[in-house]
Amino acid sequence: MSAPVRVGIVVGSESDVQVMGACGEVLDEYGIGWEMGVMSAHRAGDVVRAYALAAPGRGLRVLVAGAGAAAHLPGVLASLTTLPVIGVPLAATPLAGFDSLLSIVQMPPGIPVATVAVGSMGARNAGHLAAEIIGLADSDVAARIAEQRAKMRTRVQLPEGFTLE
Ligand code: RP5
Repeated sequence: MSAPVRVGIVVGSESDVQVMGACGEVLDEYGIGWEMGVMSAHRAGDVVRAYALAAPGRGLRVLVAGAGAAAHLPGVLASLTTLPVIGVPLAATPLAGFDSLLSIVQMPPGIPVATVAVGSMGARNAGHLAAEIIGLADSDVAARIAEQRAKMRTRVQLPEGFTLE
């Protein structure tokens, strides 16, 4: 049986789908169900609104929005729901994602968007952060996060002659 969909990944354009797939890969590693939709906040604002309003009732717990250029999609979603929204700035213009980063991170107080790094690194961290939010109420996910962290720690290589107390 597949896991219930808990994370809605939303992108502004088909051109964003590939990089945001990295978020889905991380969620797969944690066994968290997710879905992805393409819905531009400027070309189809009505669709974004309908999706955001329906999200809690559909069982979604976190929204992840990847967008380039003016990158208003995460902020618009956040304005329409109290689900946590994670914004991933994407490089889609000659400004290489710096435009999207500033746009997403500078949400005025009261309507937060948790902003991660530009591009695929941010897409992956959005997956990890969404898992941590879901892990607050799901002990299986929390245990998988702990395992993942322990695995990362094994990559430490101590210099010869140095031991941990
Ligand atoms: C944003 O503008 C999208 O998120 C995308 O990154 C960028 C360019 O989209 P297209 O106009 O090329 O579809 O809305």
